[in-house]
Amino acid sequence: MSDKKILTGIRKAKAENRRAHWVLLDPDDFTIDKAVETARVSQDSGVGALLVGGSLLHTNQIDTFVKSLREAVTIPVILFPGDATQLSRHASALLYLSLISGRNPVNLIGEHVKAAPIIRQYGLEPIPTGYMLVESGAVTSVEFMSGTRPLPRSKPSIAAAHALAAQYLGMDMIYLEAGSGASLTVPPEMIAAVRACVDIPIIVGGGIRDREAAVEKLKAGADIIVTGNLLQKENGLERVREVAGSVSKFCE
Ligand code: 1GP
Repeated sequence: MSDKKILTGIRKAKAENRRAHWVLLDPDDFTIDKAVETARVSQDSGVGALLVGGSLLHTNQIDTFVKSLREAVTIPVILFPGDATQLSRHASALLYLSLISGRNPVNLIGEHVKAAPIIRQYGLEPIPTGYMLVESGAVTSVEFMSGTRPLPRSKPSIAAAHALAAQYLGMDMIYLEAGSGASLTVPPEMIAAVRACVDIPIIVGGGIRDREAAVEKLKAGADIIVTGNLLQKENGLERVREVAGSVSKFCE
């Protein structure tokens, strides 16, 4: 069994009230050279970790992709897999995501069973994470690909009950996900309701495009915010720098 190095680091940061900005790199959106450059700039800007994955990958280069990132930066490179095919022995850890907002057994346990022997063989650190999809204005890739319904955005208490169940089931983190490219981000009231009932770290992602949105999520109780699409926007790296800067500032 691998040690829990990455999770220990995340817990330590939480205990010291240090929040983080993580950047998601979808291998379909980057050449390896571009990803490496982006990873280096992200690290220099104060980004705490890189996530690698996507709801549907067209590339079969995930292993080379992850290896190149690991060689380029010292921050953790964490898998954020859409399914059991998105694994690499070169990753620092993986979010072992259970899509607990849905009722599709494939995303609750099926992919996990397929992935488990490979995780063991690779010696990867799995971080059990309760992944909750939140309604965000339009159908997102995760919603479509998983065939599940997101949580209603106006019902924070439903989200809180799911998060509490995840914590009781022994999961180590909660991920509140509006979906990549979401028009509406996870509502702060929902983050606050989840924060009020769980102690484990909370990650929030989907549709975060500026420092205001990032700070709003942190104020509501997020420990980690994730941006992905921002990199694809005009001046993407500049905007990532801005968000990372606002997260560091928030912690001062
Ligand atoms: C990771 O899906 C998010 O949780 C990333 O969302 O691409 O909208 O930043 P964006």
